Amino acid sequence: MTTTASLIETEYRLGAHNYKPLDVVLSRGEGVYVWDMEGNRYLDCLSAYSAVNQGHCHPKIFKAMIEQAQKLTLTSRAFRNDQLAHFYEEIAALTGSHKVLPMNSGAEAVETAIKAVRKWGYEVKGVAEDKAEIIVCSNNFHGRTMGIVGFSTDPDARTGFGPFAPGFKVAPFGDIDAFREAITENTVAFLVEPIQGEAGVIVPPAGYFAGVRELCTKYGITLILDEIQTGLGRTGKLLAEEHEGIEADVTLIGKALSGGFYPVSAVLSNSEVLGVLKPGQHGSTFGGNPLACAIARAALKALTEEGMIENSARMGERFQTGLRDIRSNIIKDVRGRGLMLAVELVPEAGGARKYCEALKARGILAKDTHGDTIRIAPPLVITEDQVDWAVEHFAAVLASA
Ligand code: IF1
Repeated sequence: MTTTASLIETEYRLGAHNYKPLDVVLSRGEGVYVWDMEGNRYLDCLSAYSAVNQGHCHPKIFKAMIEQAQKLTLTSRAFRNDQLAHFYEEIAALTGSHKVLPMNSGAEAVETAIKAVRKWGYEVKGVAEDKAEIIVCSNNFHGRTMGIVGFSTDPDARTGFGPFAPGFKVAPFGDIDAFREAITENTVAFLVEPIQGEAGVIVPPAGYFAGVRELCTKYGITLILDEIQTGLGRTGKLLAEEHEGIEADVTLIGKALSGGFYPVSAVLSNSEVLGVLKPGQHGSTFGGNPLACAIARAALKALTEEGMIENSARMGERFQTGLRDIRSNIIKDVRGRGLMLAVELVPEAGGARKYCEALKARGILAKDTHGDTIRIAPPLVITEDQVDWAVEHFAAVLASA
């Protein structure tokens, strides 16, 4: 018989152990809720790492997916399909971008941007061959591919996986002087998250990104914002850059671009940067396929037409205020923007994992990160009542500690 325990055992026996998930086996989702095999309901406070911003199994995205799947799913880019141009038009209009390059996973979008920006550095900026440098931040998270883990500063992400590609320089996040000092004549780009996610939802100091933008413009450096997690409404704006009053030269989106139905990512740029790529120099079998485009179009439509971005701002504020009002001697910090939130516990609390287990027992799924931090990122369709209910349970779990 298939039971929760038997599935967990099989996973453990046959699967690589590159994850240590909570022992909850989910079989259904709708809106902000997911259900396990026993029929227990949970409020999802992770949203598949912000990929299901629109809520689980959003009916309109589902409909678009089914309708497209019945017609045409994949052509490869050797031929054209009737969805790609519409996707380009809609995403460009929404974000004010001039060029779009569709890929699948977030990491692929990051790798694509690195390739494009190096080539831009040689052909447009005039950097000497193979000398291009990209500045990244300490505690960055941009994905799991070889190129990306090579410039990670997290020992778990990189140790044992070398040798790595050269051409990256690390500067502390949020430190404008350190960024300025890292710049050389060979700097082609600065790759950075608007709010560091995996690092523990680290919001940069006010003015940091305005300063970054100024230096990038002054020295001809392409500012690449990785909005794969922060983008598409998560922080209460379409893009997190809007909080900083700046515009990136290259913006990376993924995750919620499909509402969780399918891996879809994209590189958005001013025309200069992506303009350097010529036929044969980059691509992907699945990137830009009609199924992905149809899903992404419906996912963007749901996000904007159903008021999810505004709701993220309002509910995020309510959630954050509720968390701040919890009286507890183990809460060190509450932070975030919109519905990208985190509660950091004091070291004496003994790690965030056991509190996530306690929340699970009360019907809330949240994820610990970096030992002491609980990350909270529900779907953007969450209601006032659901926020208040969640805050009550966070209070009960954290106060009873
Ligand atoms: C995992 C974190 C979230 C990302 C940013 C690119 C990617 C990600 C800013 C790559 C991916 C994920 C992947 C997931 C854990 C997760 C994560 F905890 F690591 F930080 F979301 F909070 N840029 N983030 O956050 O996108 O290739 O995965 O599509 O299990 O590794 P991808």
